[in-house]
Amino acid sequence: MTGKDSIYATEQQVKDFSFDANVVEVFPDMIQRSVPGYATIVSTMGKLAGQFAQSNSNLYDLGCSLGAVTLSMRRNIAKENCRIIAVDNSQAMVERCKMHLSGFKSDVPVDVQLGDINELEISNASVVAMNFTLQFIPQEQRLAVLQNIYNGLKPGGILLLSEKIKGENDEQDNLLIDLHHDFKRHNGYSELEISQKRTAIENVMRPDNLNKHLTRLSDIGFKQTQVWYQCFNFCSMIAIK
Ligand code: GEK
Repeated sequence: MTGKDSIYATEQQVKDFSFDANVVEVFPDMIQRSVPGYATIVSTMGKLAGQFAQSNSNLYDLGCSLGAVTLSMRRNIAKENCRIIAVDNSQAMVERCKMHLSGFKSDVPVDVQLGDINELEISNASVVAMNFTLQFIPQEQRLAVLQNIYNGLKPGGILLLSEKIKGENDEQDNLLIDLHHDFKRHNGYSELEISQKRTAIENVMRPDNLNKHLTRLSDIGFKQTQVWYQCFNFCSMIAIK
């Protein structure tokens, strides 16, 4: 059982955010109440994965956390001989993810791995999903991570990339941040929680703007990139090789 996120409810010396055992305990509640449209994004990524999965190929869920996208993809795969590789570099997440997945039955094998996306070999991939993970990779390493994904994708393969984004200028950015904070208030987070979480996350998660994402994907060689979802500063893209 997982509980309600109250990690920043009391005043504290705020440390940099990490995906530790305390976060794992409340993660489903935290992400639902913090990311607008999370459930829609996860279920649509599953549908897109089902549409683009190729027989005899690998599907990757990078930064899998508790395996929400893995489960959604697995429900939608109808092609033969597919395998899902779910990777996260948090030991606590990987342990809980394995436990969680073992509660669901499927013919599609899933390999949950503890590992760093920066060092991962990606091969024979028809689908690579990164649902709010690239934003945690240092900005100077993102191009190499995406290039590695592109190289491991089969022709016609896709990258499903969801990210928190920055506005194109300060005015736009402040507007999106205000709207997001309103969303969190509406979901029961207090001013203290919102402000302490912001402090905790600002050194570990640095969003790029949408233009940067789209240009980088096209420079890498993706034939077609499209935003299929955006609400405030949260967006989800599909890039086709
Ligand atoms: C979901 N996709 O529920 N290598 C591997 N994993 C990493 C790395 C890295 N270098 N950096 C961060 N992570 C999930 C949500 S959460 C997003 C993804 C959020 C992992 C990290 O441990 C965490 O589990 C995940 O990426 C990001 O659909 O909490 O905002």
